[in-house]
Amino acid sequence: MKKERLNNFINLMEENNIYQSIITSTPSVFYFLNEWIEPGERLLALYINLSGEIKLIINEMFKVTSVDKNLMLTYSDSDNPINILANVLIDGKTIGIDEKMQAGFLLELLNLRHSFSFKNISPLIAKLRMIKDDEEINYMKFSSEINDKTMGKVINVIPEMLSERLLAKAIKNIFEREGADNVSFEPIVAYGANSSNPHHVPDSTNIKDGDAVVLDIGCIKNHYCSDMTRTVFFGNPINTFKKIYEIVLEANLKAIDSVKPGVKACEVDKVAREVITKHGYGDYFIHRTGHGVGIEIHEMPYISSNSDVVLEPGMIFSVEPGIYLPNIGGVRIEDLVLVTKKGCKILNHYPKDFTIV
Ligand SMILES: [Mn+2]
Repeated sequence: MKKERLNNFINLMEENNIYQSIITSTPSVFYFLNEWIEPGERLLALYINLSGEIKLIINEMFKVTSVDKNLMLTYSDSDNPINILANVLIDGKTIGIDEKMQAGFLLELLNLRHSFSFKNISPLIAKLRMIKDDEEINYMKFSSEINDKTMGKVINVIPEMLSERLLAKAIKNIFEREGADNVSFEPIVAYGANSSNPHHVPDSTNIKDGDAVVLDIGCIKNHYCSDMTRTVFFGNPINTFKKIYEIVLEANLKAIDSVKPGVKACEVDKVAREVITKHGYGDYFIHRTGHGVGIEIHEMPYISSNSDVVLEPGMIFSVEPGIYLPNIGGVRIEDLVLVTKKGCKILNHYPKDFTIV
């Protein structure tokens, strides 16, 4: 159990007049218990209240080691876990609900406890999770180290892997060999015109002369995610690619340069967007500049034009500007950065020079 994190959360509950909370998402339960529990469709609920009472409601077949036996309320497949949960709740006190709680469970609970007032606690947990402690920072660095090594090996095998799907499979194998526990998302491999879609799903498209090759990859190690994008070119790319590559690189570098405590997330987005707009490609930068990364691949803070989050030391997020030319191709360059006391530290070290493979 992570006592300090639990206490920080209890303080936030108090500030927000929430007497009791039910945390149900696996990543958030992991954040507080230091144990990864995947119950599938079954209910997993970590109950906490301001008196410091803690209960874990879980199906009996899951083996849990992070929580004392007398704090566990186990149920069998023939029990209704919502009845157990409802009995734990203290009458008349506001209940904090994790927005990831399955709607079916919540509806059942509402039927039993319709007189209660409910509040969404996910923004409070997100606020805690976006500031990484030293242990988390070390895990994040290690995950990105594996990502850097993998990227190097992937770029070397591009000419051997004909289709996007074959390269995506190779990426997963390389991650495994480099010691990753899993991928943090399905690798994005996009050749040629496909690279103008930021979320292209690898298909049977084969690589051909002149293609832009977007590689957006990340792994999970010790439950912490990495995420990096590099764009390289195959054969003889058109001059436009060289031009937009340098613009995206300038946007990536200048945005990273702007990251420091006290700056708002929207200001980092603005720096990246202004570089691309100044060169006439503003309409082709079609997504936000970045997102927080941690136990989950997308979390707070979001680096977008409408995000007022003020950057603080310990935040880790991506800086990933891009230019996407329909039917031609796209360029995206992405690094993870850690906000430090004076500025930021880049967690990815794979080079960003214009590269032809
Ligand atoms: Mn990303």
